[in-house]
Amino acid sequence: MSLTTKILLVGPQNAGKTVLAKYIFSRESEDLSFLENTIDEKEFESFKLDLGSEGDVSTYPVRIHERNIGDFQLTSGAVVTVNIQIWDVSGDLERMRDKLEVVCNGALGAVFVYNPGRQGHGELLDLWFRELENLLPSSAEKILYPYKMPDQKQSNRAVQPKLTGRIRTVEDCNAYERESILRMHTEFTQMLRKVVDRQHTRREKQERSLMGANNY
Ligand SMILES: Nc1nc2c(ncn2[C@@H]2O[C@H](COP(=O)(O)OP(=O)(O)OP(=O)(O)O)[C@@H](O)[C@H]2O)c(=O)[nH]1
Ligand SMILES: [Mg+2]
Repeated sequence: MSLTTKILLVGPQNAGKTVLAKYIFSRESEDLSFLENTIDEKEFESFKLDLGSEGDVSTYPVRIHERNIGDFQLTSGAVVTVNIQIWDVSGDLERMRDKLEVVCNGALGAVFVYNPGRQGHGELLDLWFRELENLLPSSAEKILYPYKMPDQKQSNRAVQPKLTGRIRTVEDCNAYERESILRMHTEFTQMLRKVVDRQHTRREKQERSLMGANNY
């Protein structure tokens, strides 16, 4: 069976979505395996440099990453082919508002990213959440990454989003720590597994009922 799975990456501008999409979420875990090897400082240093340099241009309206996994194993043990689409969405809510219905159409998961150290991000994240709540299917899987960049000081005017506690939150998302990068990736993959599991069950049911109808 072959499935196409659409996941959104959303949240305020300058949160780091484009960097996360490019370097972490659109990768296979093997691509990041050098992070587990603490001796490989050189490779990690160049990875960190890349993280800092990508994303200077604001995204508009979306950038789509596609990744094909030929043998995605589900919790049931079944193996399927998955075409994962990661939609890296502009954080400019005003300009995106009239496009969100189209963007959300068919999305089965959403990764919310904000930057807890940046002023205004708490409120903006809540706005994004509220906006998407009605557009995404209620079964859509949601996860939150409070993402910290290395040179960032905590702003004392930063406001905690109300959303905190309402969706699964991945703590300590820090771009310059190996363990943190691996955790971000692992959590993303777990979310993906849940989404694909559900999608697979639904598809099987549809196929069964279709076959039942044909036999009739
Ligand atoms: N040093 C460093 N800089 C980062 C990291 N992640 C993002 N940045 C920088 O932060 C800025 C914003 O990152 P983006 O990924 O473009 O942010 P975005 O959420 O996609 O923003 P929009 O496209 O405007 O919605 C860019 O200048 C990045 O280079 C990181 O891990 N390390
Ligand atoms: Mg971007």
